[in-house]
Formats: sequence, structure tokens, C-alpha cells
Amino acid sequence: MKASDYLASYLKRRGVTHVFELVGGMITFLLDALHRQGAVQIVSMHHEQGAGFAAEGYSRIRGVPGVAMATSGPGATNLLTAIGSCYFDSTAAVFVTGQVNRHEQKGERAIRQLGFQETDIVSIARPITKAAWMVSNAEDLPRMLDEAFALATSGRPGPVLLDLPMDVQRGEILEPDSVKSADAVEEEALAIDPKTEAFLEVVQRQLSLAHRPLILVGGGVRCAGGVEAFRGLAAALSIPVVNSLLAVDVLPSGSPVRVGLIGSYGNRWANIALGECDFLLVLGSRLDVRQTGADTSGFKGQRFICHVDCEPGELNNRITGCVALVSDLRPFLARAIKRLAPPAARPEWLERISSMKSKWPDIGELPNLPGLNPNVVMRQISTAASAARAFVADVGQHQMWAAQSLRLEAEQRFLTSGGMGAMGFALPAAIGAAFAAPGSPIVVIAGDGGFQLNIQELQTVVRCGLPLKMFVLNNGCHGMVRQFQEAYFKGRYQSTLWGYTAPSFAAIGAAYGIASEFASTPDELSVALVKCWADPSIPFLVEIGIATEANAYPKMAFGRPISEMEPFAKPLEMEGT
Ligand SMILES: Cc1ncc(C[n+]2csc(CCOP(=O)(O)OP(=O)(O)O)c2C)c(N)n1
Repeated sequence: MKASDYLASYLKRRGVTHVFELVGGMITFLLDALHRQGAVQIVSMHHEQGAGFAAEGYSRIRGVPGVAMATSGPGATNLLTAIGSCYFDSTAAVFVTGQVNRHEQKGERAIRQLGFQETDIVSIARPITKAAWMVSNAEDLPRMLDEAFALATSGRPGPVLLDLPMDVQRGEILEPDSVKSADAVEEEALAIDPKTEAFLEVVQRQLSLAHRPLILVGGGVRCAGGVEAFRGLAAALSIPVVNSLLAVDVLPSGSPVRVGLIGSYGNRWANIALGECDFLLVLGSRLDVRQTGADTSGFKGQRFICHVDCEPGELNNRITGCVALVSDLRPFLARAIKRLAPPAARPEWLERISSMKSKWPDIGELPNLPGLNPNVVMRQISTAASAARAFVADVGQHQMWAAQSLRLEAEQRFLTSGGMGAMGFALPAAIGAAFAAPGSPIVVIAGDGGFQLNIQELQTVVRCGLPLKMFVLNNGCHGMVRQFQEAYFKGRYQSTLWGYTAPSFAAIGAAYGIASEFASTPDELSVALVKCWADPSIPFLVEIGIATEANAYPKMAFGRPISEMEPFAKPLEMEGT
């Protein structure tokens, strides 16, 4: 069997239903094999970055590694942002790049390049992958594919890159190995670490001592497949839960224990709750700077913190003095449910949080803004989107308004580019999500700046007839950085407002053949939402006009405690965007 045929049949056996790519000479054999076998659908995108983000969105919805392919040289380097995004947000993915024939590779020669488009993608991608390998012999492919899939999905998931020279793709595999059983990996993961028992004892003791206990849930819980277990634990313990940006969808908005988003742009009441809690149980969150702010000592304060993560390096890293446990979250949660008893009810604590929520509602943060209030817009978008499987947010202020104010149902997902924070993520990631959940509408929320980074993928949406409901919040600027310049550069808006323009997105949507509307008043938005959802199965674009001066508030103020946020507290020093 040819290696390219082996790869195509292997992907099918792994449960991969779609491969995202942009064609080039060095992957033609792979695409031809996929096409001839016909079991895995090829989705041709219009930029390799789009293909990479689509693979990421697919993986996060389907729970099967996303696969993206690109040709050597520029195709491979165009994948890099998406590879990094998968790496930082722990998304299982396998990236396959074509490479020039082995005899065309420069090897140890003191030259830059021998083959046309020859580029050492393995070395370039290594720091942002769990592994990056060149497959140097066709016979190695079965073993390397097994290793790539096992590595991508085990422990802390992430991307693996396989670089396949053209002649290797055409090479013969004499005795193809069988696919390593996924069950074997599963069983290993469920083994209980005895340290878990001692850790849970500490948690139980602290729970009984604490007056204001809080759980912080991060994206690691979902990566570990622990969402259902977590929901069970949270309900059983009845302790309030705050979430990181990648865990917006771990609890549905209606859950009585869900408090809200913490961090740089967290819900004001959630950050206040964090600032006031005396015991914090952190599950699957790496406590990065966007969550804690730059002032780590303020985040730690006097509170007792217990922290569980599968990555030892993330424990006692930025926030020190925590009681830490290295464990996969799934077996941990399974054990925690059995072992932990609910602490005594703390009605004053719950009352305190809900009174903060009433006092500082998310939709009251921008009282004097002309036109549409973006937090209210998010509420309206989600109210109209009960049929949607997922909300995919790009990067910028709109992402924060979405994370603060979308109302999610139990099965609805919220995807965004967290650690990489890559503008241009939302549209292609939503395309991948749409293929992962066939027939379900997917909502895209983007800004005018970010939408222009992968706008070409509207053609993929049209060609494939995908049910994407796209909302472009057009404030006529790179809003998040404009807000930063307002705070720290005395309003010198270089390259955010000055020297920046956006087109009419409704006109662009129409030019691609997508039904499109523009709305900048509450009435226009209501009409546009009705039209948008009249037929859930078709693509629709709504451009929403937002005031240029709209800020994402609250925002953590540097040098202040996490609970004192802009615009009321002013930063003492410079905080990041
Ligand atoms: C690829 C990339 N380039 C630059 C940035 C820096 N950046 C972060 S937010 C932002 C502005 C986003 O503007 P827009 O998409 O219009 O969204 P808004 O903030 O206005 O809601 C920029 C330039 C980034 N995150 N990603």
C-alpha cells in the first residue's frame, strides 16, 4: 500500500471525517488518496491559516483531533499561527505538511535551500507543538501516525506536526500496523494517583473552615473530558464557580452556582468574589496574566489556594504558595465526587455575590454610550440563537463583551483563541465547528479588524452552504488597542483609528452571495435577528454598528487588587491590552 493511501485510510479509522487544506504540489498525492478513498471529506480553504483554525474548531467541537494539511514552504509557514493556537489552548490536532523529495533537501549543506519551497518546518514548528517530525521512510508512517494521535490526545492535548516528503508519500508500506486502541489510552488515564486522596483531605478541611469558598474552573476541565463530572461536583458541593476565558461554557448560564468570568475583563462581581474568597480551588486553569493581572501577590492574598493541573510546570508557577496536585482532571473529578462532602451552607456569601451582581450588572458598565450597548447586543444575540451549537468569538473587545454577557445553554459551546489571542480565528474556526456538528448553526462574533484577517473564508461558507450566523461588530477601529491607547497614550490612536478603515461588511457579505443586514439601532437589530434566524440552515451576516468610543469594561487596573477595576479604579502603572 502507498503511504498516501495508508494515511487516508488511517484518518478514517481514527474517526476523522474532514481534513482542511489549501492545495499545493507537495500534498497532491495525499489529497488524491483522500479523494479516491472518499471516506474523509476534503474541505478546501482559501488560506492555510484558515485551514488550521478550522481544524482547531473541528477538534474542539468533535473531540477528535482536527487535521489540516498544507504544502511545503509558504503553505506550511501559513499554518503556524493556528498550530500555536492549538498548542497554547491545548487542542488536539495533527498538522500534515508536504515536503520536497528527500534528494532535494539541503541536509547539512551550507546553503539556504535546495528544493523549490524547501523550508525546515519541523524546526520552525517544534516550539509550538508537542512534537514535530519528518517522516523519513514510508515504513515509519504507521508507527508515527499512532504516536502522533496518541500524543495529540493524551495528557495535556496539543498539536503534532508530521512533515512528509513527496517521495515518502509515494513509498510502499509492506505490512501496515493496526491502529493502537484508543481504549488502552483511556484506561491508563483513569488510574488513581494516591496523592489525590491526601489532596482531597486538604480540600475537605479547607472547605469546612472557609467562610467564602470559591471554585475557579479553566479550560483544562474540558480538555480532560471532565465537563459532566465537573457539573456534577459543582452541583453536589453547591459552591460558587468562577470561570476563565476558556471555560465560559463549562457551566450553563442558568446554573445556580455559576458566578461568571474573571480576569482582565472579567465580570465585576466575579472579580470581586475572587478578591474576597478565603478558599479557592483551581481546576485546570493555568492562572495566566489575563486572569490574575500582573500583580500576582494581590491575586494570592491571604487566601488558601488548592490547584489541580495535569501539567506540573503550571503549578506554583505565577501564583505561588498553593497546595498543588498533578493529576488529569477526569480521574480527579471522579474521585472528588465520591470523596468530598458539601460544606455547611454559606448563605451570606452567596447573598454577597448576588448583591454584587445586581449592583454592577454587565449591561450597566457603559451607561453613557451612544447607540447600541455591546453587552446588551450579546444578550440579544444569544437569546435569538437557541438553535446554535456554538458561539465562536474572535479577538478584541467584542470577545470580552461576548465572554461577559452571552447566555449559554447546557449544550452550547463558546470557542475563542485564548493563549494565542489570534485575530482572524473566529470565521475559519466556526467553519471547522460547522463540519464537526453537521446541521447545527454556529454563531460567529467578530470585530471589523479581525474579520478582515480571514474574510476570504466567506467563500468556503458559501461553497459549502454552512449554517454560519455571523455578527461583525463594526466600531470602525481596532477597538481593544484603541482603548489601550486611550488609557496610556493620551488618545494618540496610531494604526487603530488613524490610518485604519473598514469596509461595509453587509455589502461584502452580499457580494459573496450571503444574505446580509446592517443594524445600528435596537429596532434594526431586532429586525436583523428575526431575518437571520428565519432559516437556521443558511449562512447570514449581520453587521452591527457600534460607537467607536465603546470600551470593554470593567478592566483590571494595574497595581490595584483584582476587585478594583476600571473605569472606577485608575491603573497605577501600565497594564497590557
Ligand atoms: C493576528 C493578531 N494581530 C494583532 C493582534 C493585536 N490585537 C488584539 S485586539 C486587536 C484589535 C481588534 O480589533 P477588532 O477586530 O475590530 O475588534 P474590537 O476590539 O474592535 O472589538 C488587535 C489589533 C492580535 N491579537 N492578533
